[in-house]
Amino acid sequence: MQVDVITLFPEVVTVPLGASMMGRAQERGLLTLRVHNLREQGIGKCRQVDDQPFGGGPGMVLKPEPLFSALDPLRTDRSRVLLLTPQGRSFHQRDAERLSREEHLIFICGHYEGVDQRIVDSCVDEELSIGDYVLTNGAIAAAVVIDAVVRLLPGVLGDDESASQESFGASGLLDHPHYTRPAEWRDMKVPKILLSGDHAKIVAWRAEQARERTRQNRPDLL
Ligand code: JDE
Repeated sequence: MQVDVITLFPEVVTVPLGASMMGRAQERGLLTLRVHNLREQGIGKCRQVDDQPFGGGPGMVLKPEPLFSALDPLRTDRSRVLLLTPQGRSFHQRDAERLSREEHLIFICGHYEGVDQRIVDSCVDEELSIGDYVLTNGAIAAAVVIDAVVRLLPGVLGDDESASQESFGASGLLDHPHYTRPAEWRDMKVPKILLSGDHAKIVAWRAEQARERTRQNRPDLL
């Protein structure tokens, strides 16, 4: 998969996605990540990328011309352009699954109070939000979305990790609790049933725990 990111803070994307699984996905050619510094398209000697909002109000708005200059050479008829912003539609696992079937994603990272709406109207396919809070920087949100999408590409996860993908996706519930050795630690014992070897009972216990956790922490999922 080809992923392009347009941002004022390239290292906010390249550093986290250079580590661990995402780093290996790049080394193995499963992910081709190109990060473009919007500043290079800034206007004039000062490389201006933002300006005050028409109509007044606080903060700055990303100007349309530098964004268009960065975006235009990257776009083809097979690319999908995404803008990360708190104003977007919520990003969920099903979006990660859908986007993992695309061949080319281009991320525009919002910043300040926003992006000139004419870029959104003319160039952006989807506005996505990773959650109901405000970040200083859409690049952090882009790194989150790229990680969630790329881990679903065939060959990125090992067999062990692939299997555990089921838990959130298929049941729609939160995962059950997990335990490993030692069977007793600081007077706390692993639930007996997990040591019993009775597979049917273990499956039933885990399903019950998943339901109860979901009821407690995320009733909206039920
Ligand atoms: C993405 N969930 C949250 C922030 C922003 C006041 C101050 C800042 C138009 O683009 C943006 C992007 C961002 C950074 O991304 C997020 C985010 N998913 O915060 C602002 C808006 N209002 C604007």
